[in-house]
Amino acid sequence: MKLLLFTLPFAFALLLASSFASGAVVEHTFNIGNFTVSRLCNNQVITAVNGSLPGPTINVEEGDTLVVHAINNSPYNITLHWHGIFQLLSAWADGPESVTQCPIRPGGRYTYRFNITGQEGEWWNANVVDVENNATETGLGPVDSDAYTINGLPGDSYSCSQNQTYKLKVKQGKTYLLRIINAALNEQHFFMIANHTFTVVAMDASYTEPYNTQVIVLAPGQTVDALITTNQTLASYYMVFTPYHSNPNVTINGNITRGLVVYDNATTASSPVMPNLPAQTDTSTAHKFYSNITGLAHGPHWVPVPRHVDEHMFVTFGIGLDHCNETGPNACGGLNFRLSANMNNESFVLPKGLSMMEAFYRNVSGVYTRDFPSNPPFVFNYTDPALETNGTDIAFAPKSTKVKSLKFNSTVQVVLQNTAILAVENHPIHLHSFNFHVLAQGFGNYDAKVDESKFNLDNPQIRNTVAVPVGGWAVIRFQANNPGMWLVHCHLETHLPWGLAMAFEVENGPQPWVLPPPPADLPQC
Ligand SMILES: *[C@@H]1O[C@H](CO)[C@@H](O)[C@H](O)[C@H]1NC(C)=O
Ligand SMILES: *[C@@H]1O[C@H](CO)[C@@H](O)[C@H](O)[C@H]1NC(C)=O
Ligand SMILES: *[C@@H]1O[C@H](CO)[C@@H](O)[C@H](O)[C@H]1NC(C)=O
Ligand SMILES: *[C@@H]1O[C@H](CO)[C@@H](O)[C@H](O)[C@H]1NC(C)=O
Ligand SMILES: *[C@@H]1O[C@H](CO)[C@@H](O)[C@H](O)[C@H]1NC(C)=O
Ligand SMILES: *[C@@H]1O[C@H](CO)[C@@H](O)[C@H](O)[C@H]1NC(C)=O
Ligand SMILES: *[C@@H]1O[C@H](CO)[C@@H](O)[C@H](O)[C@H]1NC(C)=O
Ligand SMILES: *[C@@H]1O[C@H](CO)[C@@H](O)[C@H](O)[C@H]1NC(C)=O
Ligand SMILES: *[C@@H]1O[C@H](CO)[C@@H](O)[C@H](O)[C@H]1NC(C)=O
Ligand SMILES: *[C@@H]1O[C@H](CO)[C@@H](O)[C@H](O)[C@H]1NC(C)=O
Ligand SMILES: *[C@@H]1O[C@H](CO)[C@@H](O)[C@H](O)[C@H]1NC(C)=O
Ligand SMILES: *[C@@H]1O[C@H](CO)[C@@H](O)[C@H](O)[C@H]1NC(C)=O
Ligand SMILES: [Cu+2]
Repeated sequence: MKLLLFTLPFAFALLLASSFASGAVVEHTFNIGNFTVSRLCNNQVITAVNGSLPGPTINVEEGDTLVVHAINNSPYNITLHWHGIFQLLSAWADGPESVTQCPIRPGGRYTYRFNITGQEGEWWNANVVDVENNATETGLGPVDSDAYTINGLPGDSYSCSQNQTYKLKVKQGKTYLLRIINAALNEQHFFMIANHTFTVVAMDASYTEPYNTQVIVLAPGQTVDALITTNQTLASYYMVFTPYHSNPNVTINGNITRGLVVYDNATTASSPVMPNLPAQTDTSTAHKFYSNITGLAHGPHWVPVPRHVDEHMFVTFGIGLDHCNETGPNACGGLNFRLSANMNNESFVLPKGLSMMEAFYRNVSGVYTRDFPSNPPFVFNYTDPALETNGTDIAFAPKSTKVKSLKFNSTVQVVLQNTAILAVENHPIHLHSFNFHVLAQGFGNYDAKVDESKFNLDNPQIRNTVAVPVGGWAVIRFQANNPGMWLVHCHLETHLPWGLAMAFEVENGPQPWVLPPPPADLPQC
């Protein structure tokens, strides 16, 4: 069986090769810097690892220690964040800027260290840093990307891209394992291969009960491992990523990207077969995929659902507004507000100076406060469609850097409730450091009396990013067994700087469950 990866610009893949512990130290150097590539009739300078797009693949085995020396030769502040199959050897390697570390400055370096326990992209005909800076200036979100890519290639539906189409060459009668990573920044995507059925075997690097489906859907940050059997006639078949657009009122780039599955000895005469794609607004297809798959109870790395809950939280989240305090010709696109976002009516801002985890470690006050509310400050009909137009009076949430403090090893249950203020949307909520069980999901307002009876406590999905149904809710549960400062945020890239985030401060436990001192080379602000 072959393991194949679909990844992105500025991401790299970790492959877990076998389940036999080898205990080796695997060492890599990442030179991060400018790299010029030709796409969509343009030459564009991008920031890449080791001058390659997609980024490098690292092969490790269970029990290995992975050491990555990151050297920042780019003109930007950089941090690296890792999803998936490893436990942190050092909590100081998690990555998010201002949360667990200050950025690696241009010319700087930092070594990330992990113990190994048991990644499509997006393209702009512009410098993505300029795109983000413009979005911050106008307060209205980034311009749409120009293309989506598969392993860095836009594919033949775009101009100048006929020979920039990803091709997967296969032999008839084999089984292939595909690891599909949604590395797009702002859109969820459906994925299909014409005339082939997927058998999903893992999501977010946790095993699932094998699940047969024609269509896969992934939010940014999520991964799916799926098998395909090449049992079709000798031909070429399109693989297609098409956006899942949970709220048509929110504009996105509606383009698709295509690659090819090419059978050995396929006749080149006939054109490749296209799959029948779902509509980009097909929430029922997306929801079926997101909610119907179960975890592989009692399989490798299975963790049973903790039955006793120590902390119950109910967290509303969604889009809001902030006052425009800037002046200048481009400030807030000429409007007197800018877009914002919040969780429980607190719009998260990253601190300046000391990172939050260093403040926690050194017991420095003034960087964050411990009063993130466990419940919304006021109760309203969260998903009332009328809030999309008349919700502006409750759309302004204060800017703050608030955390929820958790006792070591406490079990936490969080109801994640989307709000309809300005726009309902499916937001992928990512929790750093912990996998969680997804106990239930639904549309409308969560109602404990009715919805608790739907909890799957036997074989729920284990994930690190849950795409909460548009105008709906999801209930997650996890055990806070890793001391440190852990960000929770929407994985739609634009929503994080708007404030759709909070953090958990997990207190130290008994030895050895104590946050170790920061490494000597931890970047300083
Ligand atoms: C890298 O690219 C950026 C953006 O295009 C440019 O400003 C910078 O001068 C380049 N740096 C080097 C070392 O080439
Ligand atoms: C990681 O592995 C090293 C070497 O085996 C060991 O010393 C260390 O305790 C491990 N750390 C964790 C968090 O498992
Ligand atoms: C950023 O905004 C400036 C001024 O409005 C514009 O000239 C430039 O093309 C924009 N850049 C991008 C990448 O959108
Ligand atoms: C791709 O096509 C362009 C013209 O469209 C050509 O200049 C270029 O050499 C081709 N590249 C490869 C690798 O075939
Ligand atoms: C693909 O599937 C369609 C519909 O089932 C079928 O008509 C077509 O012949 C298949 N194409 C190939 C090349 O197998
Ligand atoms: C091809 O394999 C799939 C499983 O991946 C199976 O569902 C399907 O029936 C097989 N089709 C043929 C023609 O053997
Ligand atoms: C889109 O906007 C229209 C008009 O404001 C509204 O009626 C509709 O409910 C919105 N759709 C969604 C999915 O929010
Ligand atoms: C598709 O991409 C092209 C650029 O390649 C762009 O002009 C067009 O607006 C995009 N279409 C949509 C629906 O976003
Ligand atoms: C492809 O064709 C060659 C020559 O006819 C043959 O030897 C080979 O077995 C074929 N491969 C497959 C996968 O059908
Ligand atoms: C998955 O869908 C099937 C068919 O609709 C249903 O019987 C089953 O209960 C669902 N399973 C879960 C875990 O939602
Ligand atoms: C902008 O001004 C408003 C009202 O004066 C104030 O409440 C808010 O905190 C300011 N926002 C920022 C980001 O400074
Ligand atoms: C890089 O980070 C440092 C320290 O946080 C900050 O002072 C500086 O403004 C940042 N530079 C850029 C280009 O963001
Ligand atoms: Cu979001």
